[in-house]
Amino acid sequence: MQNSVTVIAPVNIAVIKYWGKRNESLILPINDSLSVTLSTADLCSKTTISADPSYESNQIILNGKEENFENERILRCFEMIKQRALEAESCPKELLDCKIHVDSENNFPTAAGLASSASGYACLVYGMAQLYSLKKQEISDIARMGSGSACRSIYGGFVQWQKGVELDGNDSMAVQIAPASHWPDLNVLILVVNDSKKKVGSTSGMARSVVTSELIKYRVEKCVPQRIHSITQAIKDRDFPKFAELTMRDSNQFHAICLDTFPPCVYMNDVSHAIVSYIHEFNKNEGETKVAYTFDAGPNACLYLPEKYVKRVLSFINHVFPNDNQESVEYIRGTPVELE
Ligand code: 2P0
Repeated sequence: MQNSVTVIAPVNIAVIKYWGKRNESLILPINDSLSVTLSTADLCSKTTISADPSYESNQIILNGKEENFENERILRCFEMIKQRALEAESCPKELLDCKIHVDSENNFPTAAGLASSASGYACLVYGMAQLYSLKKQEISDIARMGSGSACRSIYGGFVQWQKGVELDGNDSMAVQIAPASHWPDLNVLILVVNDSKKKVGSTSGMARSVVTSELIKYRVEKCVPQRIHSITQAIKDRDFPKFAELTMRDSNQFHAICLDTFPPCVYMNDVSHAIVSYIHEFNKNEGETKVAYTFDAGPNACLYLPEKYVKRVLSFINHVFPNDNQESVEYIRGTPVELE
């Protein structure tokens, strides 16, 4: 009986953003989203889970600090995984009866301020599934119950989270639309923009947008379905300029909705806006679209670009944000990755 596993799960950065739920407790989104799962070297969560008859209680340690296992989202993932393992008869009953200990850490630089819930919950659920011998195909919807974007980190490469139509959310899960090997030349540079301001968390921000934004309805009905279709085609064709334009437009629209939220959710700062202008200027001067930006619920820029332009774009970034300047930015580099 194997009673300890260690797993690694990478982050994903959406190019068509998830923003808004139709069901808060089941974490069902109002629109499909699409992301790229990124290399594990610099950006990932690592989780060790063990089960033992001697354990008296369930325990979870996150980044060295003990957290409450009774947290609603953690408990729900744990119960669902055990239930599925029972049904699948994939694991000995003695193991399912044991309490578990979880030790999880993220290796992102703390300054990066990057969302860790996607890789964190993906790692937790993937680890539990490994412990109880469940297959990967059976757990994307469970990861979704931990944190919406986590369902996309269960798969590598290019991943679509299909919102589904069922009331119980059984069809709301992620699917891989292309493996990492399909477009390995696509690189990501995450520009870490220092920011001291406290932001509204994604969960409460998107709930506020659903209730107060008028633009969000337009986005969900008129924009996202067509964008998902077009960007999937752009990925299949490895058509970078098309992929880039859709990515930038969707990031801009997502932040427009954040500003249309009342009170507004302001995630980008002056440096973020400067990056947007510089990237458009760069592409214009080059005569073609060589790099795309996208921003999540924070000021950091994620730049997607073909490998051959990385050096050129980095030297441009270093030129516009010189090291001796207070506005200098650090960066993390990644490429699409497949899960083991
Ligand atoms: C995304 N974000 O598609 C979007 C873009 C942030 C901006 O998914 O409430 O932390 O746990 O489902 O997954 C962040 O949302 O929120 C997010 P919950 P989550 O990546």
